[in-house]
Amino acid sequence: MTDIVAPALSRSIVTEIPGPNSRALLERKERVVAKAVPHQLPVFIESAHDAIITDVDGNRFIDLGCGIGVTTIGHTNDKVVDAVREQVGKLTHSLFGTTPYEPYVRIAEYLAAHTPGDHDKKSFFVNSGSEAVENGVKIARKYTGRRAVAVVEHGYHGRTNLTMTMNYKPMPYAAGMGPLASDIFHAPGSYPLQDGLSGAEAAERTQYHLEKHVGVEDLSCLVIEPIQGEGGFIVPADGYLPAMQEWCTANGVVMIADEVQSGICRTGATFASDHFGWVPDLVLSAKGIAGGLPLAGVTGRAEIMDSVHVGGLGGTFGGNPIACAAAVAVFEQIEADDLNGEAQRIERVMRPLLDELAERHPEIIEVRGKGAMLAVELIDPETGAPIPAAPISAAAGLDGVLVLTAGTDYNVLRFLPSLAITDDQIREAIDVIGRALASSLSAA
Ligand code: PLZ
Repeated sequence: MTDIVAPALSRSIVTEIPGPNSRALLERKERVVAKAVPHQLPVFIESAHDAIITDVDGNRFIDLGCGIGVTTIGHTNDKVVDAVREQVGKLTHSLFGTTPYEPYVRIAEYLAAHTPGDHDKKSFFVNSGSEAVENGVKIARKYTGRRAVAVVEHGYHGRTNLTMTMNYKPMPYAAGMGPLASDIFHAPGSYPLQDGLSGAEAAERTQYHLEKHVGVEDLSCLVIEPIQGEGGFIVPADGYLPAMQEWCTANGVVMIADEVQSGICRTGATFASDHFGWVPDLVLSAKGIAGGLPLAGVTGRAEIMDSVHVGGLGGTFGGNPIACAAAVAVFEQIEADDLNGEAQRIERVMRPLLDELAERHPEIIEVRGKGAMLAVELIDPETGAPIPAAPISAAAGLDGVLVLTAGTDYNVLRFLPSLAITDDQIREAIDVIGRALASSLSAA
């Protein structure tokens, strides 16, 4: 029998946006859902496959967002769906801390093998990226017996009390919702476009700040995203991360890679830390790890992870069997389907198209990122003022492409497509974005 490959579904807008069914649902939403929970594209999604999402009016969009980098392997990936179906009929919950089950151990084995470094590693699972950060910090504090936690500017780490304190921006994440957590310190990081520093110079600046402002004897951990996500896909200068790791190791500080957004083949390496030759003490994964199901992990040096007393880590749903089974299906495909190669393919196709856009529009001051984690930053070349990315994203949405924004100054368009996106879909999507960009910039 010959394999018949079904053609990828295409973008298709068949109603005004939002269509009548979405409009009715938006009205219901407004009545009963807290207004703090926004929506970017005013449509309700009914189904999705690979890189296409379909709304309740039958409109199909090319998805360059993946629910903020979650469905990296593709929406409703066949093997993930099969694994979930099989697991849901066998065991949906038992709580690993009372009666363990195999898929949890299997994911810990995969993470030990795939995270940077060949030292002995152990893992522990929770439900969300924020919880992974919380637990990474707890473990580092227990291991070091120190209180202070350092993060770098433009970082994002979550929405719990501790993690909203760790975010660079109080608005919208923490403003008015304090008191915030104590002992969190923000240091300058590496943002080559803004600071013009080499990795070594930026590292020296961070170290000086931490030594003078925090004091290393009290510093338990430094938490950094190897490529900053919400901050605008900021890629640190080469050498910055290894230099910080060396400094942390020399000073007994645990260095933690927040790979929640950049991990699991998003950037063309299984973990983005690999691009920089960084071997972190702890690695946090979430988002893409379970192909759309909620799962997050803390993986790290065995002696650090095992410094916590028995019963010191846990949670009812953490490492849920269905989410773990989905994650097994993701890890099995990493090598079998060369997912990192797919992310590299996406960069090969998309980056030149973005470079071309930048040639046409001097407002694109930088095209950056790695693999399937690319972005453009928008600055008015005459005034130096940030140009808001939201109107461009809104215009692209009306034309059938879902693209997210980011950046401390809201002036970054970020591209987080699924690895299943085809070359033609990439070209079509960037074409739509080019039109949205041209019309927004000329209207401004
Ligand atoms: N660390 C690096 O990117 C989540 C935020 C969406 P959770 N980023 C998307 C929103 O507006 O709430 C994120 C991240 C990095 C931690 C987190 C937090 O992960 O799974 O959202 O808790």
